[in-house]
Amino acid sequence: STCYQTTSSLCEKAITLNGTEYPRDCYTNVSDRILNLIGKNLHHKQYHPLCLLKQRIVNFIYSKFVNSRGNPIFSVHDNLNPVVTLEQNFDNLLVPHDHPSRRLSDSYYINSKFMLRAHTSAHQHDLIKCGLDNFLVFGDVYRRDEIDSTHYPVFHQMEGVRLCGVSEFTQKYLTVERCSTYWSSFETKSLTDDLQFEWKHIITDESISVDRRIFLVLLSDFEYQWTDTYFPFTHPSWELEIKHKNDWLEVLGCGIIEQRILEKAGAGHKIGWAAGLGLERLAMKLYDIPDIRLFWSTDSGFLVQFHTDNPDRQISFKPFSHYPQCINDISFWIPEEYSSNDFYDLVRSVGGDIIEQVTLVDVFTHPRTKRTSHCYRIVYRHMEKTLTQQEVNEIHTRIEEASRKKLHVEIR
Ligand code: FA5
Ligand code: MG
Repeated sequence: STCYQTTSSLCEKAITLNGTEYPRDCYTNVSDRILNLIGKNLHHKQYHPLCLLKQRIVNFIYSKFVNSRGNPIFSVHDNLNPVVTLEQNFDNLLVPHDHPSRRLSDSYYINSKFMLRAHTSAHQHDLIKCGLDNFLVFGDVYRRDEIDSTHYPVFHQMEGVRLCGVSEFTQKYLTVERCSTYWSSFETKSLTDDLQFEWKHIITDESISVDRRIFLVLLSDFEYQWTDTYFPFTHPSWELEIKHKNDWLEVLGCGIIEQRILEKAGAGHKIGWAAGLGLERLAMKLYDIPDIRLFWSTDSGFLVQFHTDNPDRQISFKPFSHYPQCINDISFWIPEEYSSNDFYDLVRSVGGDIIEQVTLVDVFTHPRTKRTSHCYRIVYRHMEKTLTQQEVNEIHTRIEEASRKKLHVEIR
């Protein structure tokens, strides 16, 4: 991948997080704005909607999955360091070297060895290696992504992993003869494609359908659909979408864990599924929260509405104000090395949470010079007051200046 941010970043001092110093290098692309959001831990804040949702899910899983003595079998991990190695975030999960999520334009790198986790799956390998079979991980995750009401560069996920011994599984679902074929081929790792296919089919139909249903319970009676998808770490894989404002909103990805991942973590004799749930998206639906930026609001008008000791309480958020939007366009010629995510990140860095949405509205390539220009529409709206056109213009000008300086674009 390309190295940008060369000279300037090397002069700056190292990044210190939780008392650890990380030297900058040509991979470093975290902005101060993102670094300042680390440690906010919204999912730990009492009476925050994400904390309520976490408690609701944990209570549900604790009651649903118990051992013969009636004790919960899932362990919950909500305090793991969001700074992870590239091995944790990618390699341990078989993410190929050319996968888009590894690009500097898609993930936040501290340097060439460490990054801010882009998903809670980054902890799968370590926890499985510890010998855990059933666990949940809650945490903040970081991504360079689009800007609109359902995307934010920092959001929260819950990872669910459930493993079970192959023999235990086969006893439950297969006849004795089929069982011994599977078991012996499994032991010698000689699972043919055919067998593997059938094997996965059985897991899919029998056990996953049971386990997948747990998410539907959480979703009450929303309209939903499962779609087939691809992840490097599961096969087969699915996404769960729920109906939201007349559109499908993706809330979760899941699937059967690739056997090689379990082998690498010393659990090759087990099989299992994993799932990753977007907490904000589910909370938006459950509590009628119209915009993902609201989760970061410290306005009591927002927080007071979630002040309850009963995480199962039905809460329907009432917008405390409707302030008008201000819309400004920006057009520029892009240099050869350019990614829209760099621009989105810069807009958020300069404008902060008054940026409601940024959309690429026009792409034009000059027939003679072959230069390309992008036009973006930036929607400004403050959550707590009316913005004046002058305030917006000032920020818009700062965005233009920063784009020129940092992204080397030429404003039209
Ligand atoms: C993953 O992150 C996988 N690790 C999920 C997974 C885990 C699959 C285990 C299989 C096994 P994905 O990139 O689709 O997948 O993100 C999962 C969920 O996070 C999405 O469904 C969505 O609810 C939420 N999400 C993704 N990007 C954003 C964003 N920018 N803002 C808010 N929520 C987001
Ligand atoms: Mg997805």
